[in-house]
Amino acid sequence: ASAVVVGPDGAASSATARPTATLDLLTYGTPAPLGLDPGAADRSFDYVIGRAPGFLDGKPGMHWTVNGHTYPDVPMFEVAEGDVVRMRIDNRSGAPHPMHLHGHHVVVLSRDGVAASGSPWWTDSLEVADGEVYEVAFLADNPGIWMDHCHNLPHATEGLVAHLMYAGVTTPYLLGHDSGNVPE
Ligand SMILES: [Cu+2]
Repeated sequence: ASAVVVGPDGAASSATARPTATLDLLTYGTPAPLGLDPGAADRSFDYVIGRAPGFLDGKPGMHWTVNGHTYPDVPMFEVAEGDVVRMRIDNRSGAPHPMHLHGHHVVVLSRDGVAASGSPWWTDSLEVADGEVYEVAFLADNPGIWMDHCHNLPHATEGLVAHLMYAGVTTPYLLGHDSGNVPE
């Protein structure tokens, strides 16, 4: 094994073995009220991440898909302000993805059908391994049109991007290169 120690001149270093246990936030801590009721959700969405042959920016290849669609032809998830929203993230793409919804915090409800039993696992980015299925919930309390994407940015550039939109909210901005935007 090798390691890098960063510090001022003369800093002492001591090799620290990698812990043998991995912290699992699904079971860590003590349950507490979520402040929302996922059992009475107003909307439920699937976010199935796959990979399929297709075209992205005119280039053929094996591209990420969201619910079977290739960016930018990915239907938006539509909510109304005040909705309690459940989302099932199902990764069948062959790679892990740190999934990130802008504008909201989500709480993990379950992983692979096992309910969360620790402290409420609120998160901004959720690492979803290949083959895993997470259920999360959030309160739609921040009207806008928000990216819901993989935060491994090369993956986002490759099209692993969807959007959450609120009813009645519009934008003059367009998706794609014709917009003149090059956020990546
Ligand atoms: Cu990714």
